[in-house]
Amino acid sequence: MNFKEIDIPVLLYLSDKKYITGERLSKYLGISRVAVWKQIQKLKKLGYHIAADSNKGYFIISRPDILLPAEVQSNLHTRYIGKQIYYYDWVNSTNSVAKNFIKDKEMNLQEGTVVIANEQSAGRGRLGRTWHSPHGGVWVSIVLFPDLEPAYISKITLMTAVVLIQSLKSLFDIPVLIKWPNDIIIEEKKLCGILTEMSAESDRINYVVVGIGVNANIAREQFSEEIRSRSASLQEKIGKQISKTSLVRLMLENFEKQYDLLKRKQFVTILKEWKLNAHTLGKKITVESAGQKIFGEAVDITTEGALVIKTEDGKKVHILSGTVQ
Ligand code: BT5
Repeated sequence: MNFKEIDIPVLLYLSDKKYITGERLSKYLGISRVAVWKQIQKLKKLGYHIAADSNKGYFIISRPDILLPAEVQSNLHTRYIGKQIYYYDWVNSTNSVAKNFIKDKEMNLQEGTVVIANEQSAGRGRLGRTWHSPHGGVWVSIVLFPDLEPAYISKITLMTAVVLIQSLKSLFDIPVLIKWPNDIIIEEKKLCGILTEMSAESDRINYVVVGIGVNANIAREQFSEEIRSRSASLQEKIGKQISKTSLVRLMLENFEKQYDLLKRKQFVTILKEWKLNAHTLGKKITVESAGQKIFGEAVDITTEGALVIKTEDGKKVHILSGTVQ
């Protein structure tokens, strides 16, 4: 696999308020003082400002906004989502990494494991499409082992859209909406995408990987020309860099709450919230699904998670997966 993991255990013991000696750190971590010093240098390279005193030791003056597990997990109020986080500087795709981890039985991956990357070299959208994933974005995958039927897959995508809306709205005052089934848009431009992948038998799911992409601290020029006019970023909309750490923490907390509801078969509650934030409903749209184009008014989402289109001849067509053009 082509990725570079960043794991800096010393971060768990460094404080923003008081010094800790190199000797203590080496004792806590069971490593030499030189190894501690090397980790401190690594943190400095990542953008941490660290005070170092030969007698008193080290403390953190300021932190960069990168999604290191220790940062996301401090004050994370979840029971199982995000308890294990793998963070990489760059990977091909966090979804692909998560799927490889699941297949590696020795890793014994637990439900709620999260893979995060700073950059993706081959970020994926649906149907083989490319997801541009430059530095500054939030590229995250969540691993699930739900005891649910495969038909739940579309509900998991809709649920994730609700999670994103809840998290974005509680942190920022921005008019985000859901474009069926997996886009979060702002003023008609795409801000986030969701890629839900699953392995299943005929009647049960083996695993699900929910990939979430949020254009967080991305400047306009970082988007490729091809998508520049159709994409938006939080930094651009809010006018300053946002804290990716706070956003991811909240996303994981909201994810656990909504996923618990889903597992308790309370999708109707999630669907209500989805509809309240829907961009698609009530609009005349064209949906491409299984190579066919369907034109009509988007009138509803069923409790199965299907979009209902009323075509010009008055027929109601149910679509479980597709792309709104
Ligand atoms: C999606 O597909 O919207 C799913 C995106 C999921 C990305 C996450 S990031 C973490 C995880 N790891 C992965 O490899 N993927 C997931 P779809 O609905 O097919 O939309 C793809 C289309 O969105 C592309 O064809 C472009 O037109 C557009 N697009 C690509 N990158 C974009 C970006 N950064 N922002 C806005 N639009 C983009």
